Amino acid sequence: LQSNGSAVESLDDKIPKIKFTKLFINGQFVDSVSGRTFETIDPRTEEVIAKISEGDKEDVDLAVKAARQAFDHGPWPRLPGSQRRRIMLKFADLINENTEELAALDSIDAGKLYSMGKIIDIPAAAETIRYFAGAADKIHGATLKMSRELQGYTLKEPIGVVGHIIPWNFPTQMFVVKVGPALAAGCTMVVKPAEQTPLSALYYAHLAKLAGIPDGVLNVITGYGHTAGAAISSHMDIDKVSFTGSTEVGRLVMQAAATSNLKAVSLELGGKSPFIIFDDVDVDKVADLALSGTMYNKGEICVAGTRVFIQEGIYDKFLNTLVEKAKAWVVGDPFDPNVHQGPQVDKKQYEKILWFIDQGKREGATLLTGGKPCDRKGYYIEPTIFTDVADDMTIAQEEIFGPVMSVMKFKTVEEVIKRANATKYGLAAGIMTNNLNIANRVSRSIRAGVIWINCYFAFDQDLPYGGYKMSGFGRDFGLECLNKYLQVKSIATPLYDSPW
Ligand code: TXE
Repeated sequence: LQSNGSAVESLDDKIPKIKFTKLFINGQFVDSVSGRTFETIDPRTEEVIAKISEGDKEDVDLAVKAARQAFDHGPWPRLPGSQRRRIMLKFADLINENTEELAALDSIDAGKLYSMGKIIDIPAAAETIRYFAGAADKIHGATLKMSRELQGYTLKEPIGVVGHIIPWNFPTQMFVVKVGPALAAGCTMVVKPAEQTPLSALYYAHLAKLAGIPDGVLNVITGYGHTAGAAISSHMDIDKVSFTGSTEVGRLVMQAAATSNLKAVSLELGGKSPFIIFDDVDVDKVADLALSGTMYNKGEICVAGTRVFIQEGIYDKFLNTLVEKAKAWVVGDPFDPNVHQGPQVDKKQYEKILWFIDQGKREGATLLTGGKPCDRKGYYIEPTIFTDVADDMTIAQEEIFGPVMSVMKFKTVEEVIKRANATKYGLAAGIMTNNLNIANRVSRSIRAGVIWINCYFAFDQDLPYGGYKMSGFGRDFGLECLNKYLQVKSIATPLYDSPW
């Protein structure tokens, strides 16, 4: 492990000036009603980046009022899909034009790798908007055969005002994958970014306005979960809430929806995904995949493959290769292009991960490498690998959301299916084998929403993404997710002049 602290100063010119710090309501940047602000912190330095307006229930009310007005009386839901598409394509172009600044905002706010943001995340965000823009004029109902003398058909209509509550681990992806399909469907919305990472969401709101998205269609309320977030999930005039975050808060969101206006709910929650490696693989190649399957985005990714099951025939060889690679995995400033892993998002997450590492030791797992903070300022933690992990240990059951891998040995296909499924979560799984029969069998036996065979983190705009079991329900990405923002209206009329 190298902790790279050197090249930072020379990279400081990449750090953008913060232009947007206020709530975005009805097309304007405004202070919160209370006038309060909160600090957003740079996890690289532990210093304040900016003070951001702290939205609360009253601000959510104002944003919902604007969104309601825009939905009930504004042009957006009534525009031909082709015109929504045109405006969304402009929005996507503006994202591309501002790639570097957006990537830098997510790096200072969330500790994300700048090079990845610039080359992958931000361009992919523009593509997500384009993907859904392309769907805006292809939203169709069906003509029904009907069993009686009726003409029947369905319309797919926008669901109404949507509340999007999003997390901090992928501030950009989460923003566009919620907002894109909802815009295409003709909905209006209120977005609440995570309090840890408000900066890019406000910037996207500015770009949306520049692109011509009408006032009131897209509102952004920055603020805390228990206040602004809770005001969204319990609001009487929001028709749907789309949430990504912890399973614990997902439960609260669903409760609030049930006890308010029974708004529709979709939840994308935590995971504890298995990464299963059979004897027949190329050890060197798959060790790279397994390592990044846990450590990518410093482990702050809900589909991280943190339970690594290795078949006994290659166990020792694989482990040695894995540890070698972990030692060469560079932790450091996310603006440094040689770095693989930046700091954890905030102090709370950093302390939570260190607690889990201690818990792993207390429960008797063997610490193979890493296991402590890096010797530098900022929320940096060494890539950590445990072996001798029993299936019921805390580190094998709970989502750590950090660079911590649990390695387990297995013998047979039946055994690994059973053990891989022995978790409350069901988000993703990786299966590494050249044996087609095994790949087919295991992929159909794992109860998870996304299965990657001989790859990991193979995301695509077209691939629906979401959970089984306590990882939630509803899908992001793929055309599938448009349905979250649509509802079906059935229309019937007599075929002949019959006495109805
Ligand atoms: O999540 P929260 P936290 C997991 C991960 C992480 C843990 C805790 O294991 O360590 O959750 O992270 C808003 N009503 N994931 O505490 O609180 C909050 O403001 C309405 C997995 O940051 O769930 C933020 O916008 N909203 C996950 C969003 O919910 C509320 C990504 C998520 O924050 C609220 C993030 C409330 N009462 C964390 N309380 C994934 N699936 O990718 C908070 N929020």
